[in-house]
Amino acid sequence: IVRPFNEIPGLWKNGLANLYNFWKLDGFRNLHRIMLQNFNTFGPIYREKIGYYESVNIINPEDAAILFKAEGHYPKRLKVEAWTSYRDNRNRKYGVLLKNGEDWRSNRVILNKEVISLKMLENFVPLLDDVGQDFVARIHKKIERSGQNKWTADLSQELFKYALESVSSVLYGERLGLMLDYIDPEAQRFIDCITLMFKTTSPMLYIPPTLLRKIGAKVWRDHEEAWDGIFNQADRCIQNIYRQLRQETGTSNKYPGVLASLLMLDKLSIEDIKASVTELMAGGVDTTSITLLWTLYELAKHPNLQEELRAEVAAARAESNGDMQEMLKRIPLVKGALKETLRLHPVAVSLQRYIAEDIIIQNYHIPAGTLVQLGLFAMGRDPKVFFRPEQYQPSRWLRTESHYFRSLGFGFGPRQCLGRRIAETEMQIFLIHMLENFRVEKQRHVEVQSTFELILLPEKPIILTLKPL
Ligand code: HEM
Ligand code: 2DC
Repeated sequence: IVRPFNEIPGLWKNGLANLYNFWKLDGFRNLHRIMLQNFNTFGPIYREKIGYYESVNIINPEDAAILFKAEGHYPKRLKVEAWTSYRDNRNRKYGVLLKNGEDWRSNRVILNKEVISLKMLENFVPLLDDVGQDFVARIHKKIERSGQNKWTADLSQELFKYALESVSSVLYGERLGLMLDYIDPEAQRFIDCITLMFKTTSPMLYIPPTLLRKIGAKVWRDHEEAWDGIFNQADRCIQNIYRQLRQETGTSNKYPGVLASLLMLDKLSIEDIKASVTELMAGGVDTTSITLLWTLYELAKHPNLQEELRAEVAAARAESNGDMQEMLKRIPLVKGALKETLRLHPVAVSLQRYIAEDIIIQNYHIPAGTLVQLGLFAMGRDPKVFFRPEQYQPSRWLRTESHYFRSLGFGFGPRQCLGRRIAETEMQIFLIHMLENFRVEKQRHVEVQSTFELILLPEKPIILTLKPL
Protein backbone atom coordinates (compact mmCIF):
# COMPACT_ATOMS: atom_id res chain seq x y z
CA ILE A 1 0.00 0.00 0.00
CA VAL A 2 1.37 3.42 -1.02
CA ARG A 3 1.82 5.95 1.78
CA PRO A 4 0.64 9.55 1.29
CA PHE A 5 2.87 12.60 0.66
CA ASN A 6 2.17 13.99 4.13
CA GLU A 7 3.77 10.98 5.82
CA ILE A 8 7.22 11.48 4.30
CA PRO A 9 9.59 11.94 7.25
CA GLY A 10 11.41 15.23 7.80
CA LEU A 11 11.06 18.79 9.01
CA TRP A 12 8.70 20.57 6.67
CA LYS A 13 6.01 22.04 8.87
CA ASN A 14 7.63 25.28 10.04
CA GLY A 15 9.85 26.86 7.38
CA LEU A 16 10.85 29.82 9.53
CA ALA A 17 11.83 27.75 12.58
CA ASN A 18 13.83 25.47 10.29
CA LEU A 19 15.54 28.48 8.71
CA TYR A 20 16.53 29.67 12.18
CA ASN A 21 18.03 26.26 13.07
CA PHE A 22 19.72 26.05 9.69
CA TRP A 23 21.29 29.45 10.24
CA LYS A 24 22.48 28.39 13.73
CA LEU A 25 24.23 25.37 12.18
CA ASP A 26 25.92 27.74 9.71
CA GLY A 27 23.85 25.89 7.13
CA PHE A 28 24.55 28.42 4.40
CA ARG A 29 28.04 26.93 4.20
CA ASN A 30 27.27 23.39 5.43
CA LEU A 31 24.38 22.41 3.19
CA HIS A 32 26.14 19.26 1.94
CA ARG A 33 26.89 18.01 5.46
CA ILE A 34 23.38 18.80 6.67
CA MET A 35 21.91 16.82 3.77
CA LEU A 36 24.17 13.88 4.61
CA GLN A 37 23.01 14.03 8.21
CA ASN A 38 19.35 14.23 7.22
CA PHE A 39 19.67 11.03 5.17
CA ASN A 40 21.24 9.39 8.23
CA THR A 41 18.37 10.53 10.44
CA PHE A 42 15.37 10.06 8.17
CA GLY A 43 16.49 7.38 5.69
CA PRO A 44 16.58 7.45 1.87
CA ILE A 45 13.75 9.96 1.48
CA TYR A 46 12.91 13.07 3.48
CA ARG A 47 10.83 16.18 3.06
CA GLU A 48 12.13 19.60 4.05
CA LYS A 49 11.24 23.25 4.22
CA ILE A 50 13.84 25.92 5.00
CA GLY A 51 12.62 29.50 4.72
CA TYR A 52 10.54 29.46 1.57
CA TYR A 53 12.49 26.59 -0.05
CA GLU A 54 10.55 23.30 -0.03
CA SER A 55 11.70 19.94 -1.41
CA VAL A 56 11.66 16.16 -1.24
CA ASN A 57 15.16 14.69 -1.06
CA ILE A 58 16.33 11.31 -2.34
CA ILE A 59 19.69 9.51 -2.46
CA ASN A 60 19.39 6.16 -4.31
CA PRO A 61 20.39 5.73 -7.98
CA GLU A 62 17.24 3.66 -8.59
CA ASP A 63 15.12 6.52 -7.23
CA ALA A 64 17.08 9.01 -9.36
CA ALA A 65 16.02 6.94 -12.38
CA ILE A 66 12.36 7.34 -11.37
CA LEU A 67 12.85 11.09 -10.86
CA PHE A 68 14.40 11.65 -14.29
CA LYS A 69 11.78 9.51 -16.02
CA ALA A 70 9.21 11.98 -14.64
CA GLU A 71 11.05 15.17 -15.69
CA GLY A 72 8.77 15.66 -18.68
CA HIS A 73 9.38 17.33 -22.02
CA TYR A 74 10.56 20.60 -20.49
CA PRO A 75 12.75 19.65 -17.51
CA LYS A 76 12.86 22.39 -14.88
CA ARG A 77 15.42 22.87 -12.10
CA LEU A 78 15.08 24.83 -8.88
CA LYS A 79 14.52 28.45 -9.83
CA VAL A 80 17.44 30.47 -8.48
CA GLU A 81 15.55 33.69 -7.82
CA ALA A 82 18.61 35.81 -7.18
CA TRP A 83 19.66 35.15 -10.79
CA THR A 84 16.25 35.79 -12.36
CA SER A 85 15.61 38.89 -10.19
CA TYR A 86 18.85 40.47 -11.35
CA ARG A 87 17.88 40.02 -14.99
CA ASP A 88 14.31 41.19 -14.39
CA ASN A 89 15.57 44.38 -12.71
CA ARG A 90 18.17 45.14 -15.33
CA ASN A 91 15.90 44.23 -18.24
CA ARG A 92 18.20 41.52 -19.50
CA LYS A 93 17.08 38.37 -21.28
CA TYR A 94 17.40 34.94 -19.68
CA GLY A 95 19.77 32.55 -21.41
CA VAL A 96 19.39 28.78 -21.62
CA LEU A 97 20.31 28.39 -17.94
CA LEU A 98 17.27 30.32 -16.74
CA LYS A 99 14.71 29.87 -19.51
CA ASN A 100 11.94 27.31 -19.19
CA GLY A 101 9.30 25.65 -21.35
CA GLU A 102 9.28 25.90 -25.14
CA ASP A 103 11.53 28.99 -25.09
CA TRP A 104 14.20 26.91 -23.30
CA ARG A 105 13.80 23.91 -25.61
CA SER A 106 14.03 25.84 -28.87
CA ASN A 107 17.17 27.67 -27.73
CA ARG A 108 18.73 24.55 -26.26
CA VAL A 109 18.29 22.49 -29.44
CA ILE A 110 20.25 25.05 -31.44
CA LEU A 111 22.90 25.51 -28.77
CA ASN A 112 23.36 21.72 -28.46
CA LYS A 113 24.66 21.50 -32.02
CA GLU A 114 27.24 24.23 -31.48
CA VAL A 115 28.32 23.49 -27.91
CA ILE A 116 27.80 19.88 -26.83
CA SER A 117 27.69 17.80 -30.02
CA LEU A 118 30.58 15.36 -30.47
CA LYS A 119 31.10 16.76 -33.96
CA MET A 120 32.32 20.07 -32.50
CA LEU A 121 35.12 18.39 -30.54
CA GLU A 122 37.42 18.42 -33.55
CA ASN A 123 37.08 22.21 -33.52
CA PHE A 124 37.51 22.57 -29.76
CA VAL A 125 40.45 20.20 -29.24
CA PRO A 126 43.17 22.24 -31.03
CA LEU A 127 42.05 25.43 -29.28
CA LEU A 128 42.06 23.77 -25.86
CA ASP A 129 45.36 22.00 -26.55
CA ASP A 130 47.02 25.37 -27.19
CA VAL A 131 45.83 26.70 -23.86
CA GLY A 132 47.03 23.53 -22.11
CA GLN A 133 50.51 23.89 -23.63
CA ASP A 134 50.69 27.53 -22.62
CA PHE A 135 49.67 26.67 -19.07
CA VAL A 136 52.45 24.13 -18.76
CA ALA A 137 54.97 26.63 -20.16
CA ARG A 138 53.77 29.16 -17.61
CA ILE A 139 54.33 26.71 -14.74
CA HIS A 140 57.81 25.84 -16.03
CA LYS A 141 58.60 29.56 -15.89
CA LYS A 142 57.33 29.80 -12.31
CA ILE A 143 59.55 26.87 -11.36
CA GLU A 144 62.58 28.44 -13.02
CA ARG A 145 62.00 31.76 -11.26
CA SER A 146 61.69 30.09 -7.88
CA GLY A 147 65.31 28.93 -8.21
CA GLN A 148 64.43 25.74 -6.30
CA ASN A 149 63.48 23.46 -9.17
CA LYS A 150 59.93 23.29 -7.84
CA TRP A 151 56.95 25.54 -7.26
CA THR A 152 54.72 25.43 -4.20
CA ALA A 153 51.46 27.38 -4.26
CA ASP A 154 47.70 27.54 -4.02
CA LEU A 155 46.94 26.93 -7.68
CA SER A 156 43.35 28.18 -7.67
CA GLN A 157 44.07 31.59 -9.23
CA GLU A 158 46.15 29.95 -11.97
CA LEU A 159 43.38 27.44 -12.61
CA PHE A 160 40.71 30.15 -12.82
CA LYS A 161 42.78 31.81 -15.53
CA TYR A 162 43.30 28.51 -17.34
CA ALA A 163 39.55 27.82 -17.25
CA LEU A 164 38.55 31.30 -18.44
CA GLU A 165 41.17 31.25 -21.19
CA SER A 166 39.94 27.81 -22.32
CA VAL A 167 36.23 28.56 -22.40
CA SER A 168 36.84 31.97 -24.03
CA SER A 169 38.98 30.51 -26.77
CA VAL A 170 36.15 28.10 -27.63
CA LEU A 171 33.42 30.75 -27.39
CA TYR A 172 35.25 33.53 -29.22
CA GLY A 173 37.78 31.62 -31.32
CA GLU A 174 40.52 33.87 -29.96
CA ARG A 175 42.70 34.15 -26.93
CA LEU A 176 42.29 36.58 -24.03
CA GLY A 177 45.98 36.26 -23.16
CA LEU A 178 45.57 35.07 -19.57
CA MET A 179 48.61 32.80 -19.77
CA LEU A 180 50.88 35.86 -20.15
CA ASP A 181 52.72 37.64 -17.34
CA TYR A 182 50.62 40.79 -17.39
CA ILE A 183 46.93 40.19 -17.81
CA ASP A 184 44.02 42.50 -18.51
CA PRO A 185 42.75 43.73 -15.10
CA GLU A 186 39.20 43.50 -16.48
CA ALA A 187 39.63 39.75 -16.98
CA GLN A 188 40.84 39.41 -13.39
CA ARG A 189 37.81 41.40 -12.27
CA PHE A 190 35.53 39.07 -14.24
CA ILE A 191 37.01 36.10 -12.36
CA ASP A 192 36.50 37.82 -8.99
CA CYS A 193 32.92 38.75 -9.88
CA ILE A 194 31.99 35.13 -10.62
CA THR A 195 33.26 33.98 -7.23
CA LEU A 196 31.36 36.80 -5.52
CA MET A 197 28.21 36.06 -7.55
CA PHE A 198 28.19 32.40 -6.41
CA LYS A 199 28.99 33.27 -2.80
CA THR A 200 26.18 35.84 -2.52
CA THR A 201 23.65 33.51 -4.15
CA SER A 202 23.53 30.87 -1.41
CA PRO A 203 21.78 32.87 1.36
CA MET A 204 19.26 34.04 -1.22
CA LEU A 205 18.15 30.45 -1.85
CA TYR A 206 16.28 30.69 1.46
CA ILE A 207 15.48 34.38 1.87
CA PRO A 208 13.65 36.00 -1.07
CA PRO A 209 15.99 38.38 -2.92
CA THR A 210 13.14 40.81 -3.57
CA LEU A 211 12.84 41.25 0.20
CA LEU A 212 16.60 41.67 0.60
CA ARG A 213 16.57 44.23 -2.18
CA LYS A 214 13.78 46.24 -0.55
CA ILE A 215 15.66 46.49 2.75
CA GLY A 216 18.89 47.35 0.90
CA ALA A 217 20.76 44.30 2.21
CA LYS A 218 24.49 44.15 1.46
CA VAL A 219 24.26 40.64 0.07
CA TRP A 220 21.88 41.84 -2.65
CA ARG A 221 24.00 44.88 -3.49
CA ASP A 222 27.11 42.70 -3.76
CA HIS A 223 25.22 40.25 -5.92
CA GLU A 224 24.05 42.96 -8.28
CA GLU A 225 27.54 44.41 -8.53
CA ALA A 226 28.97 40.95 -9.30
CA TRP A 227 26.52 40.31 -12.15
CA ASP A 228 27.14 43.85 -13.48
CA GLY A 229 30.84 43.03 -13.68
CA ILE A 230 30.14 39.70 -15.38
CA PHE A 231 27.77 41.20 -17.98
CA ASN A 232 30.03 44.17 -18.74
CA GLN A 233 33.03 41.99 -19.46
CA ALA A 234 31.01 39.47 -21.50
CA ASP A 235 29.41 42.33 -23.46
CA ARG A 236 32.86 43.67 -24.33
CA CYS A 237 34.01 40.27 -25.64
CA ILE A 238 30.79 39.76 -27.59
CA GLN A 239 30.82 43.27 -29.14
CA ASN A 240 34.39 42.72 -30.21
CA ILE A 241 33.54 39.55 -32.17
CA TYR A 242 30.39 41.10 -33.58
CA ARG A 243 32.36 44.05 -34.94
CA GLN A 244 35.05 41.82 -36.47
CA LEU A 245 32.39 39.70 -38.13
CA ARG A 246 30.78 42.68 -39.80
CA GLN A 247 34.10 44.00 -41.10
CA GLU A 248 35.33 40.67 -42.43
CA THR A 249 34.71 40.08 -46.12
CA GLY A 250 36.57 36.96 -47.22
CA THR A 251 35.60 33.53 -45.94
CA SER A 252 38.30 31.65 -44.11
CA ASN A 253 38.23 27.96 -43.24
CA LYS A 254 39.29 28.52 -39.69
CA TYR A 255 36.75 27.58 -36.98
CA PRO A 256 35.49 30.96 -35.73
CA GLY A 257 34.23 29.95 -32.27
CA VAL A 258 30.78 29.29 -30.81
CA LEU A 259 29.62 32.93 -30.79
CA ALA A 260 30.49 33.68 -34.42
CA SER A 261 28.99 30.34 -35.51
CA LEU A 262 25.72 31.18 -33.76
CA LEU A 263 25.65 34.67 -35.26
CA MET A 264 26.24 33.35 -38.78
CA LEU A 265 23.71 30.56 -38.31
CA ASP A 266 21.12 33.27 -37.66
CA LYS A 267 18.61 30.98 -35.94
CA LEU A 268 18.57 32.72 -32.54
CA SER A 269 18.04 36.43 -31.92
CA ILE A 270 21.15 38.41 -31.06
CA GLU A 271 19.77 39.06 -27.58
CA ASP A 272 19.24 35.32 -26.99
CA ILE A 273 22.74 34.56 -28.24
CA LYS A 274 24.27 37.20 -25.98
CA ALA A 275 22.36 35.92 -22.94
CA SER A 276 23.45 32.30 -23.39
CA VAL A 277 27.05 33.11 -24.35
CA THR A 278 27.34 35.21 -21.19
CA GLU A 279 26.10 32.27 -19.12
CA LEU A 280 28.52 29.91 -20.84
CA MET A 281 31.43 32.24 -20.17
CA ALA A 282 30.44 32.67 -16.51
CA GLY A 283 29.64 28.98 -16.03
CA GLY A 284 32.97 27.92 -17.44
CA VAL A 285 35.35 29.28 -14.81
CA ASP A 286 34.92 28.05 -11.23
CA THR A 287 33.39 24.71 -12.21
CA THR A 288 36.26 23.18 -14.17
CA SER A 289 39.04 24.92 -12.24
CA ILE A 290 37.87 23.64 -8.86
CA THR A 291 37.37 20.13 -10.25
CA LEU A 292 40.94 20.21 -11.56
CA LEU A 293 42.25 21.47 -8.24
CA TRP A 294 40.53 18.59 -6.41
CA THR A 295 41.95 16.15 -8.97
CA LEU A 296 45.52 17.39 -8.47
CA TYR A 297 44.96 17.16 -4.72
CA GLU A 298 43.83 13.52 -5.01
CA LEU A 299 46.77 12.68 -7.30
CA ALA A 300 49.14 14.26 -4.79
CA LYS A 301 47.58 12.08 -2.07
CA HIS A 302 47.99 8.94 -4.22
CA PRO A 303 51.48 8.94 -5.80
CA ASN A 304 51.20 5.38 -7.15
CA LEU A 305 47.95 6.19 -8.89
CA GLN A 306 49.60 9.32 -10.29
CA GLU A 307 52.34 7.15 -11.86
CA GLU A 308 49.71 4.79 -13.30
CA LEU A 309 47.97 7.72 -14.96
CA ARG A 310 51.28 9.05 -16.26
CA ALA A 311 52.02 5.68 -17.84
CA GLU A 312 48.60 5.63 -19.49
CA VAL A 313 49.16 9.11 -20.92
CA ALA A 314 52.65 8.20 -22.18
CA ALA A 315 51.30 5.11 -23.94
CA ALA A 316 48.44 7.10 -25.44
CA ARG A 317 50.91 9.71 -26.73
CA ALA A 318 53.09 7.05 -28.33
CA GLU A 319 50.16 5.25 -29.98
CA SER A 320 48.61 8.38 -31.42
CA ASN A 321 51.74 10.15 -32.66
CA GLY A 322 50.79 13.16 -30.60
CA ASP A 323 47.38 13.65 -32.28
CA MET A 324 45.39 15.01 -29.34
CA GLN A 325 41.98 13.84 -30.52
CA GLU A 326 43.32 10.31 -30.86
CA MET A 327 44.97 10.56 -27.46
CA LEU A 328 41.68 11.44 -25.82
CA LYS A 329 40.30 8.06 -26.92
CA ARG A 330 43.08 6.20 -25.12
CA ILE A 331 42.95 7.55 -21.57
CA PRO A 332 40.13 5.67 -19.77
CA LEU A 333 41.82 5.91 -16.37
CA VAL A 334 42.24 9.70 -16.66
CA LYS A 335 38.53 9.91 -17.48
CA GLY A 336 37.81 7.64 -14.50
CA ALA A 337 39.84 10.00 -12.30
CA LEU A 338 37.64 12.94 -13.32
CA LYS A 339 34.49 10.93 -12.57
CA GLU A 340 35.96 9.94 -9.24
CA THR A 341 36.72 13.59 -8.42
CA LEU A 342 33.12 14.56 -9.20
CA ARG A 343 31.85 11.67 -7.06
CA LEU A 344 33.72 12.84 -3.95
CA HIS A 345 33.81 16.56 -4.75
CA PRO A 346 30.80 17.34 -6.93
CA VAL A 347 30.38 20.94 -8.10
CA ALA A 348 26.61 20.67 -7.57
CA VAL A 349 25.53 19.42 -4.15
CA SER A 350 22.23 18.20 -5.65
CA LEU A 351 20.31 17.78 -8.90
CA GLN A 352 16.68 18.88 -8.85
CA ARG A 353 13.55 18.74 -10.98
CA TYR A 354 9.99 19.93 -10.57
CA ILE A 355 8.41 16.63 -11.58
CA ALA A 356 5.93 16.69 -14.45
CA GLU A 357 3.84 13.75 -13.24
CA ASP A 358 2.97 11.94 -9.99
CA ILE A 359 5.56 9.36 -8.93
CA ILE A 360 6.07 6.79 -6.19
CA ILE A 361 9.46 6.71 -4.48
CA GLN A 362 10.32 4.53 -1.46
CA ASN A 363 6.60 3.72 -1.44
CA TYR A 364 5.56 7.34 -0.90
CA HIS A 365 3.29 9.17 -3.29
CA ILE A 366 4.77 12.45 -4.62
CA PRO A 367 2.43 14.73 -6.58
CA ALA A 368 3.31 16.40 -9.90
CA GLY A 369 4.89 19.85 -9.48
CA THR A 370 6.91 18.90 -6.38
CA LEU A 371 10.60 19.90 -6.28
CA VAL A 372 12.51 16.63 -5.93
CA GLN A 373 16.25 16.76 -5.21
CA LEU A 374 18.83 14.03 -5.66
CA GLY A 375 21.54 14.52 -3.04
CA LEU A 376 24.57 14.12 -5.28
CA PHE A 377 27.18 14.78 -2.60
CA ALA A 378 25.47 12.34 -0.22
CA MET A 379 25.06 9.66 -2.92
CA GLY A 380 28.77 9.84 -3.81
CA ARG A 381 29.70 9.00 -0.24
CA ASP A 382 27.05 6.37 0.49
CA PRO A 383 28.53 2.88 1.17
CA LYS A 384 25.28 1.31 -0.05
CA VAL A 385 25.87 2.90 -3.45
CA PHE A 386 29.67 2.82 -3.82
CA PHE A 387 32.01 0.10 -2.55
CA ARG A 388 34.43 1.74 -0.07
CA PRO A 389 33.23 5.23 -0.99
CA GLU A 390 35.96 6.96 1.04
CA GLN A 391 38.63 5.63 -1.33
CA TYR A 392 39.62 7.56 -4.45
CA GLN A 393 39.64 4.77 -7.05
CA PRO A 394 39.42 5.83 -10.71
CA SER A 395 39.52 2.17 -11.75
CA ARG A 396 36.06 1.56 -10.24
CA TRP A 397 34.69 3.27 -13.36
CA LEU A 398 36.41 0.70 -15.59
CA ARG A 399 35.14 -2.33 -13.73
CA THR A 400 31.87 -4.19 -13.59
CA GLU A 401 30.66 -2.25 -10.54
CA SER A 402 27.24 -0.89 -11.56
CA HIS A 403 27.28 2.58 -13.12
CA TYR A 404 23.47 2.84 -13.36
CA PHE A 405 22.51 6.45 -12.48
CA ARG A 406 25.78 6.81 -10.55
CA SER A 407 27.80 9.17 -12.77
CA LEU A 408 25.69 12.30 -12.57
CA GLY A 409 28.20 15.09 -11.95
CA PHE A 410 26.97 16.98 -15.03
CA GLY A 411 23.31 16.22 -14.44
CA PHE A 412 21.13 14.10 -16.66
CA GLY A 413 19.11 14.14 -19.87
CA PRO A 414 18.19 17.05 -22.13
CA ARG A 415 18.68 19.57 -19.31
CA GLN A 416 22.14 18.32 -18.37
CA CYS A 417 25.16 20.64 -18.35
CA LEU A 418 25.44 22.38 -21.71
CA GLY A 419 29.16 22.94 -21.13
CA ARG A 420 29.82 19.27 -20.44
CA ARG A 421 31.85 18.45 -23.58
CA ILE A 422 33.91 21.63 -23.25
CA ALA A 423 34.48 20.93 -19.55
CA GLU A 424 35.45 17.28 -20.04
CA THR A 425 37.79 17.96 -22.94
CA GLU A 426 39.39 20.94 -21.25
CA MET A 427 40.00 18.92 -18.07
CA GLN A 428 41.33 15.85 -19.89
CA ILE A 429 43.76 17.96 -21.91
CA PHE A 430 44.89 19.75 -18.77
CA LEU A 431 45.65 16.47 -16.99
CA ILE A 432 47.49 15.06 -20.01
CA HIS A 433 49.84 18.05 -20.11
CA MET A 434 50.33 18.22 -16.36
CA LEU A 435 51.08 14.49 -16.06
CA GLU A 436 53.57 14.71 -18.92
CA ASN A 437 55.44 17.56 -17.28
CA PHE A 438 55.21 17.56 -13.50
CA ARG A 439 55.02 15.45 -10.41
CA VAL A 440 52.38 16.77 -7.98
CA GLU A 441 53.02 16.57 -4.24
CA LYS A 442 51.31 17.85 -1.11
CA GLN A 443 52.23 18.40 2.50
CA ARG A 444 51.51 15.35 4.59
CA HIS A 445 48.49 15.10 6.90
CA VAL A 446 46.53 17.94 5.42
CA GLU A 447 42.90 16.97 4.81
CA VAL A 448 40.65 19.47 3.03
CA GLN A 449 36.85 19.46 3.32
CA SER A 450 34.20 21.20 1.21
CA THR A 451 32.32 24.39 1.88
CA PHE A 452 29.08 25.38 0.14
CA GLU A 453 29.11 28.69 -1.71
CA LEU A 454 26.35 27.68 -4.12
CA ILE A 455 28.92 25.40 -5.69
CA LEU A 456 31.07 23.24 -3.44
CA LEU A 457 34.57 24.66 -2.89
CA PRO A 458 37.59 23.60 -0.83
CA GLU A 459 37.11 25.02 2.66
CA LYS A 460 40.73 26.20 2.84
CA PRO A 461 43.53 26.76 0.32
CA ILE A 462 45.01 23.57 -1.17
CA ILE A 463 48.79 23.97 -1.27
CA LEU A 464 50.53 21.78 -3.83
CA THR A 465 54.13 21.39 -5.03
CA LEU A 466 54.93 20.91 -8.70
CA LYS A 467 58.29 19.37 -9.67
CA PRO A 468 59.48 18.98 -13.24
CA LEU A 469 59.92 15.33 -14.27
C1 HEM B 1 24.18 23.12 -15.96
C2 HEM B 1 27.74 20.75 -13.64
C3 HEM B 1 31.04 23.06 -16.32
C4 HEM B 1 27.53 25.66 -18.40
C5 HEM B 1 24.87 22.27 -15.11
C6 HEM B 1 24.26 21.35 -14.18
C7 HEM B 1 25.26 20.69 -13.53
C8 HEM B 1 26.50 21.19 -14.05
C9 HEM B 1 25.10 19.63 -12.46
C10 HEM B 1 22.76 21.11 -13.98
C11 HEM B 1 22.37 19.94 -14.87
C12 HEM B 1 21.00 19.35 -14.60
O1 HEM B 1 20.16 20.02 -13.98
O2 HEM B 1 20.77 18.19 -15.00
C13 HEM B 1 28.95 21.16 -14.19
C14 HEM B 1 30.24 20.62 -13.83
C15 HEM B 1 31.17 21.27 -14.58
C16 HEM B 1 30.45 22.22 -15.40
C17 HEM B 1 30.48 19.53 -12.80
C18 HEM B 1 32.67 21.12 -14.64
C19 HEM B 1 33.38 20.26 -13.96
C20 HEM B 1 30.38 23.93 -17.14
C21 HEM B 1 31.00 24.73 -18.16
C22 HEM B 1 30.02 25.47 -18.74
C23 HEM B 1 28.77 25.13 -18.08
C24 HEM B 1 32.48 24.68 -18.52
C25 HEM B 1 30.13 26.47 -19.88
C26 HEM B 1 30.97 26.33 -20.86
C27 HEM B 1 26.32 25.18 -17.93
C28 HEM B 1 25.02 25.68 -18.37
C29 HEM B 1 24.06 24.93 -17.68
C30 HEM B 1 24.78 24.01 -16.82
C31 HEM B 1 24.76 26.77 -19.41
C32 HEM B 1 22.53 25.07 -17.82
C33 HEM B 1 21.98 24.19 -18.95
C34 HEM B 1 20.46 24.26 -19.11
O3 HEM B 1 19.77 24.68 -18.19
O4 HEM B 1 19.94 23.87 -20.19
N1 HEM B 1 26.24 22.15 -15.00
N2 HEM B 1 29.12 22.12 -15.13
N3 HEM B 1 29.03 24.19 -17.12
N4 HEM B 1 26.14 24.19 -17.00
FE1 HEM B 1 27.62 23.11 -16.13
C1 2DC C 1 22.92 24.73 -5.58
O1 2DC C 1 20.05 23.98 -3.36
C2 2DC C 1 22.17 24.20 -4.37
O2 2DC C 1 26.54 24.45 -13.25
C3 2DC C 1 20.70 24.48 -4.50
O3 2DC C 1 27.62 26.43 -14.62
C4 2DC C 1 20.15 23.84 -5.78
C5 2DC C 1 20.96 24.26 -6.99
C6 2DC C 1 20.33 24.69 -8.10
C7 2DC C 1 20.97 24.99 -9.38
C8 2DC C 1 22.44 24.55 -9.46
C9 2DC C 1 23.11 24.89 -8.11
C10 2DC C 1 22.44 24.14 -6.92
C11 2DC C 1 24.63 24.66 -8.18
C12 2DC C 1 25.28 25.35 -9.38
C13 2DC C 1 24.66 24.95 -10.71
C14 2DC C 1 23.15 25.28 -10.60
C15 2DC C 1 22.64 25.09 -11.99
C16 2DC C 1 23.82 25.55 -12.89
C17 2DC C 1 25.00 25.84 -11.95
C18 2DC C 1 24.91 23.47 -10.96
C19 2DC C 1 22.80 22.65 -6.93
C20 2DC C 1 26.38 25.71 -12.68
C21 2DC C 1 27.53 25.95 -11.75
C22 2DC C 1 26.46 26.69 -13.90
C23 2DC C 1 26.40 28.14 -13.49
C24 2DC C 1 26.31 29.09 -14.68
C25 2DC C 1 25.98 30.54 -14.30
C26 2DC C 1 26.88 31.12 -13.31
C27 2DC C 1 25.94 31.42 -15.50
